[in-house]
Amino acid sequence: MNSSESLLQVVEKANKIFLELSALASQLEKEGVNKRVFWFGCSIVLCIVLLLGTDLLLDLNLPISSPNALLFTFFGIAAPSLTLAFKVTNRSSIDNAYTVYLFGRGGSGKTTFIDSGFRDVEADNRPPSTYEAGNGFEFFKFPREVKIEKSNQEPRQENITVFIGDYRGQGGHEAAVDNVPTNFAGSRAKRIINAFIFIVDIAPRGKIEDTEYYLKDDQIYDYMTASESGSPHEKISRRAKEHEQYVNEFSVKAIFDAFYSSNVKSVRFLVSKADLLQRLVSEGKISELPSDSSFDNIAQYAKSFFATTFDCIEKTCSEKKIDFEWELISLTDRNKVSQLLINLYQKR
Ligand SMILES: Nc1nc2c(ncn2[C@@H]2O[C@H](COP(=O)(O)OP(=O)(O)OP(=O)(O)O)[C@@H](O)[C@H]2O)c(=O)[nH]1
Ligand SMILES: [Mg+2]
Repeated sequence: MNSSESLLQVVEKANKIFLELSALASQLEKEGVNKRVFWFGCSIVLCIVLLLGTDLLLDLNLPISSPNALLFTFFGIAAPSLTLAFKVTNRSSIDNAYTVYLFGRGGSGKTTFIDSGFRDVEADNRPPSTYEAGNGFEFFKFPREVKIEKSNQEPRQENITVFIGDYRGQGGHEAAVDNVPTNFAGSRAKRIINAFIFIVDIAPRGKIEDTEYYLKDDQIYDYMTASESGSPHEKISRRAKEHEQYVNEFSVKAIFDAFYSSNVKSVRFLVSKADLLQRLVSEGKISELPSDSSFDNIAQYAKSFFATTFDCIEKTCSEKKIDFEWELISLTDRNKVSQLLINLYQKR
């Protein structure tokens, strides 16, 4: 270091370059350049420069004036670049990530939620169940540009990356802590999930006899209205009991124990297959409700089947002061699912 240059000045220069590189990384990311690749590139270039020595460094006209300053360049720029390069490989450090954890029994509509919210899949072409995941848990990453509208603030567009987990809901263990990868949920010490969505429904998926195929909408309607095995009300009640074995105070507690952190901003309780229930009501098949019932009345009716689970989730959220809402929803309705997601992103 020459006499005119103090240690502090060199460190400041190194830091300035590092900040400029950070700004460039963010700029390039908007153009589609992967941040990890950028930081690896920076660290490699700087390490080569450092290895080749001062002359080259001086030739490059970097703001370094003595061999000692190399050390500070290394610790000021190359080492942080390298650290960042590794850090961005870690899912938790991805800027503006929003992580959604779905929980619901097989057939409740987890995959349908993801399809309607993020994928270009027609309702009739959905795979019957999440077989590809086997008994495991899988998660997907969807980049999204969203409009954030907060009170007292100008609306703004933001680029976020939504991570959403799916699994084949059979025994409940699929979404349990050991099966959920840390690059989705974060480590035990630092959980990164932002929303829990619990899904139940009012009708079972059912199978076409002697086949592997599941019933389509009209067939489920026929099953619900067929006089065998009880009225539609009784069938909804039976289905609700199946859900209760799966989403109940024990599983809800287990989920909060395993994945809750201050990063959880919202919890939703969804009763799916609203379209089916509306049809049953409007065609006078639910003797407990008039056929011209409002959507709100139909929703309250649907919710009444899940009172215990609902109360338990609501109580937990109110204790932890988490934004909580419930909805009777048709998950095959893309607009409804998109609206629900937009609403969640506002609460980040
Ligand atoms: N009509 C109607 N059908 C729905 C709705 N939600 C889900 N479904 C249907 O219900 C069936 C089961 O939905 P999935 O999304 O596969 O259920 P899942 O929770 O992913 O089930 P697993 O993968 O087995 O755990 C599919 O045939 C969907 O099309 C809804 O709101 N309305
Ligand atoms: Mg599925």
